[in-house]
Amino acid sequence: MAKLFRAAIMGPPGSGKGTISNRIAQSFGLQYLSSGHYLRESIAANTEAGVLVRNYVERSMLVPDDVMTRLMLPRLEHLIGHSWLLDGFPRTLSQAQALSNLCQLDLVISLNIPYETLRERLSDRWIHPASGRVYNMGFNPPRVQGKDDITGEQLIQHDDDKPEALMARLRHYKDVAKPVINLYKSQGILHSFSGTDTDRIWPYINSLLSTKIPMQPSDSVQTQTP
Ligand code: G5P
Ligand code: MG
Repeated sequence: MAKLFRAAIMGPPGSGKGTISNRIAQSFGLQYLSSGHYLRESIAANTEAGVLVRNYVERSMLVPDDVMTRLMLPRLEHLIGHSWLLDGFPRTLSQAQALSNLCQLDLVISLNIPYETLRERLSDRWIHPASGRVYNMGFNPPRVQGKDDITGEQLIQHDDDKPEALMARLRHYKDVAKPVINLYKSQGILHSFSGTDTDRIWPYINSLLSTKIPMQPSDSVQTQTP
């Protein structure tokens, strides 16, 4: 059996984690798990966890660690024997420690995107609230302006993508991410990528992963909207 490969992608809100994760999943056939996707899914389904996390997610605040680990770790336990990519988890040191009790990561991608770029991207961001599908009016606009591609329903913009709220979120992200980044750096598995364009960063990530994982057909991919 081919060696399993376990990776995580970290980066501030709007840094391109979801966009790059989709490309990695397509190119390398990894199972793709997005913490934001599972949170939105549980909110939409009104599960016990969904009721608990709704307030945090709507205000773009970090969901408590114990809720996050209960949401994510069982999914990973089911994927024993599979290669996977985590998007948005772990986000705190406590989450990273809980994950390390289950398995060791082979590689962590950290995205360093300038604040001004994040601000522009997020202020251009529109969301389909029911599914969590994300559009960007410049980068990946919907086919019909203001409407979701799949359902045709109205897209909305988040209050949290306003500049002041965004600045606070980014500062908070940095503080919380620092010890996680230091942990993975000390393990020698952290790879950082800087830049303003996902399309320019992607070839570097692609070539790094090509040296680590054999190409696989994309038919085993679990597609997900980040
Ligand atoms: P999420 O869902 O993990 P965020 O806020 O971390 O949400 P987000 O918004 O999903 O991150 P991203 O995935 O890093 O951003 O980036 P993306 O969606 O690919 O790209 C952002 C936008 O820019 C898109 O519109 C995209 O099309 C566009 N774009 C990408 N590349 C380019 C480019 O090169 N140029 C241009 N012009 N545009 C581009 O988490 C949601 C919430 O869940 C909770 C928190 O409340 C969080 O706020 N949560 C957790 N809480 C605690 N612990 C955890 N582990 C949690 N995980 C989630
Ligand atoms: Mg995302």
